Amino acid sequence: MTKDNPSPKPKILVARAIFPEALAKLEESFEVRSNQADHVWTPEELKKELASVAGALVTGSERIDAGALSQAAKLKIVANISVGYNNFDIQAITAAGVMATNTPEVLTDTTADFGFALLMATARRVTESEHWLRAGNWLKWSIASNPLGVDVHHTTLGIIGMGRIGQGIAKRALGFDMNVIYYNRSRLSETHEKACQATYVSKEELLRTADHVVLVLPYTAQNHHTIGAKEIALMKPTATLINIARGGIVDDAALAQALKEKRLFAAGLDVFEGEPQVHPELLKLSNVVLAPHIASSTEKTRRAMVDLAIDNLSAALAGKKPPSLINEEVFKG
Ligand code: 8YV
Repeated sequence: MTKDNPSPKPKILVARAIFPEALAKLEESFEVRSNQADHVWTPEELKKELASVAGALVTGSERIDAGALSQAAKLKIVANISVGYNNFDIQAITAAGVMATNTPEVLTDTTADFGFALLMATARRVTESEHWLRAGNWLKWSIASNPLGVDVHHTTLGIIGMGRIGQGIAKRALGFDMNVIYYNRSRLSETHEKACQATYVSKEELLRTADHVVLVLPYTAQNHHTIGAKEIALMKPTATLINIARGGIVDDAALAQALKEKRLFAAGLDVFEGEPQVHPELLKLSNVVLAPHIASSTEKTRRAMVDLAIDNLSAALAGKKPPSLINEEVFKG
């Protein structure tokens, strides 16, 4: 490297639109190919885009698998702007010698807040009531002819998936004097259980006894349709079901059928099978609150997620260990 001939900046890809300030920060150190038009690339387009870069910032919409990596000879890191990484085929990424990172911690409280918001909106029929009002149905106040909800306080909350976000929801539930039960692949330590005053139960007991069930588990092939017709049949007809985890964890068709037949009181859904498509039967129902995958969506948190993804990418391309490296075995320090 000489003053006249500095070493070229590494080429990186930003697969979706990000905040302009974040893009400007990246441009100081990298030659950036960005997609500020926010077009969702086809697998073929993504493969071509990855072919010439050393690092890539991606989101849950980009599937990174052997096909996507097949021409990516220079790629060192794929940095997900997301804590969930079911869009990553970790085995294929590791086999290609590429580091994979995600964005844990920075979105925990924001996502737990939203889980609780969705639970409250669902139990108390907030969106349905607003639609009812906007449709001109509110002609007089009355005891029971307006939408009646179910209580959240002093009820039993069942949390399936007790990672950081699940524990955050459990802690919020304490303020509502809820009895918190949970089911997780592995039981929490005594200290963690005490901190959120949560009792470990089997999945079946949770489904049978909870008044509100919140799903916060990662999507894996084993977790596909964790909640299907059989599981819904175990739940109380007065219960609510909240999914802030991933589409595919719930069988949306079975859920729509149960909601239609009032075998469940209501559901709150932030994620869907095949999103952004939503099962047409769900769209017809009033006892479901629908949100467009916004659990982490506050300005502060989305910026923090992008910043952490940039820190991960920058560390990897500087030969350092990224702060949230998933496949440690690829790092050669
Ligand atoms: C992301 C999420 O916004 O972090 C996650 O796992 O579900 C959201 O916070 C979404 O995945 C986009 O990448």
